[in-house]
Amino acid sequence: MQMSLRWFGSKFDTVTLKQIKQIPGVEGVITTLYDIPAGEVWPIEKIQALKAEVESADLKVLGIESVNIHDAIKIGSPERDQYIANYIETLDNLGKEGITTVCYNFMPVFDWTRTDLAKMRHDGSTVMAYDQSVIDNINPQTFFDQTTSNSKGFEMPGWEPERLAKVQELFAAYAEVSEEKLFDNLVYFLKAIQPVCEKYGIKMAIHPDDPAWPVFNLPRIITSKEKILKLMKAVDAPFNGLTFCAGSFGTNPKNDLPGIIRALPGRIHFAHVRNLQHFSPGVFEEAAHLSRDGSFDLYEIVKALYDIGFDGPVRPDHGRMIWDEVAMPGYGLYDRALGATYINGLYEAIQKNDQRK
Ligand code: DNO
Repeated sequence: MQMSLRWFGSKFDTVTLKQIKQIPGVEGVITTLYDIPAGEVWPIEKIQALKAEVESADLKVLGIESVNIHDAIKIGSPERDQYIANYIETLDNLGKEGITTVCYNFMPVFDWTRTDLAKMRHDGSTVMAYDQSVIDNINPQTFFDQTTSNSKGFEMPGWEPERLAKVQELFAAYAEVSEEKLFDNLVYFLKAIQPVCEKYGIKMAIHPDDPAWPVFNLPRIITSKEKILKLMKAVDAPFNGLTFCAGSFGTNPKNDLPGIIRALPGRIHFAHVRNLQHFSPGVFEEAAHLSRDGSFDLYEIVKALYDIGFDGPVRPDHGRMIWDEVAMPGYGLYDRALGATYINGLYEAIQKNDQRK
């Protein structure tokens, strides 16, 4: 397991590489070229500059989150082959630079969705929260406008203004896309990128849908153990893997998180480890990483990763906003540093316990 922190680049992140370097056990960052719109080729010079910047802080680029997928690919419209060709060129450039873990998602229109970006918690921190009844009573355009105006001026991952300015058009374009069609379009995409991935040993790590059910009636296809296994079988090659995200699968309390991990040896390429607190079906808020602060057993999650021999990058996920920090919702320094330290502690205990048997 390689401990990492997500970093959006010096132009966009309030957290510096110097700060990240000082979190014990963090070997590198999971980063991106945040200002390149989905669908465009990532120029190799920009990848090289990003890598040089990270390495000059004595950290590694442990993976990319995300190389986003253009909607034409998800919809399966006639321009998709051009966008897939662009994606392949980006992967080729990443592969040449030795960057071989790529996280992406296949969620239509909205990426991860929360109905409150700063809900006050019992401990005085603020967290992101979700209440399905809010979604049921708002139209998508208003929801998008509200979310972006509540994000304290930060552009949030997956909520690119230029793409979502046209929410209505996007919804119209997805009107004919059923769950089956979306799945087939994903398989088509994966088969097309398979050669470049295999050439460089690139591991594609799909991020589950968050929350793990349809939002605004848009189809969602990576929501449970059965669904991810279906995808693993449809393109049955090691490059086709998962970003195990506890917070996303865990939005549905019926998902057995350690069980999902144990079902996927060799196919988990990246892990997001965090905790949520459930209140009632469709109503939850994010919690501190500590097991007893929320509804998940983080020990069992880290133990399952250890037991399947997971050796890829892991990162703490959305943190609470604490100690008066001002940062992108979910992505401040302090609570994620506490999360990394906690996960490292769990891992050390599990490993030593195992070695002493
Ligand atoms: C939210 C993130 C997601 C994730 C993408 C992966 O904070 O977990 O935006 O990065 O879905 O492509």
